[in-house]
Amino acid sequence: MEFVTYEVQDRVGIITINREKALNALNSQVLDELNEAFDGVDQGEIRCLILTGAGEKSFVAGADIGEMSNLTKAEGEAFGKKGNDLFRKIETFPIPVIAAVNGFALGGGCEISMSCDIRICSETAVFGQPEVGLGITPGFGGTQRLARLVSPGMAKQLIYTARNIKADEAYRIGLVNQVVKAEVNEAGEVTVSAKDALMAAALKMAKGIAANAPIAVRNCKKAINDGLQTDMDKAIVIEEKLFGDCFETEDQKAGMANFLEKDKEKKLKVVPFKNK
Ligand code: DAK
Repeated sequence: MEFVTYEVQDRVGIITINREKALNALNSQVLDELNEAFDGVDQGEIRCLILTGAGEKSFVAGADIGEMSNLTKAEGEAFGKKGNDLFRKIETFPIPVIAAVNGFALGGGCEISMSCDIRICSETAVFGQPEVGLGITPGFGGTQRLARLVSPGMAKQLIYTARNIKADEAYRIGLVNQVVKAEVNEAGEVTVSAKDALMAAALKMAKGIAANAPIAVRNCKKAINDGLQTDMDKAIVIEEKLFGDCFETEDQKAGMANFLEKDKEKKLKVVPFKNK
């Protein structure tokens, strides 16, 4: 693949959008390659994914404006569908996906981060939905996911004004879970760049998730996602079924047996969990 790389560290898969010259903007080829990368993830082996952008400056600076500028209505629809299908694939991917946002996350960049389960960002990150300034609406789910993630009023304000926000404001409104700073020594010199610190924090979080029972983690993702689409009476039934589904798994048996044996050391040895 030309614009997407994939590497594995322990049981964590790292997907990197690598089109740095265009600030990792999403053209059709990047969307196709991302789709291929997600399809290629070994879901038996990998417990958590990280999605990030190459370089220090940008996560994803949006959909590719050059490619979009001359689209016909039909081509615009096809491009929109390609993006929406991919973003939905990420959102419903059985394994948790952490967006490690290393700079600009504008338009489609903010939207792809919102299709991930968790967003953590560097202190240099900038989020925004600038589409109305370009004469379009957010088209990769921005109107829907931003309103659900923050609040309808805040989402409307950000989308109608097309105002970009920095990492601290994104954290304050609940768009990101964590902001990671560069490490600086006493002389004020940067010893660990914001990007490296971000990736270290993302990996730490991902490995923490990967150390837990994979069936339980996947079922939690499904319960939260599916439950949010429906009313509480139905949502509770969704949870019940996914809770029940964990029983008779080796993870559940080993996890509970270790607790009952009150053996702290052994309790830690539940990992690696085995599938059913
Ligand atoms: N597309 C294409 N190229 C881009 C780009 C983008 N979104 N963003 C940056 N680049 C390119 C620049 O053209 C430049 O290329 P060269 O001139 O070097 O060849 C290179 O990246 C470096 O950018 P700058 O020179 O502009 O760098 P600066 O540091 O000065 O500025 C910036 C950084 C991020 C503030 C600026 O590049 C910028 O404003 N970029 C555009 C951000 C933006 O408006 N993004 C939202 C795009 S709209 C749809 C579904 C979804 C969408 C559309 C349709 N359908 C359902 C059909 C999504 C829409 C969007 O995402």
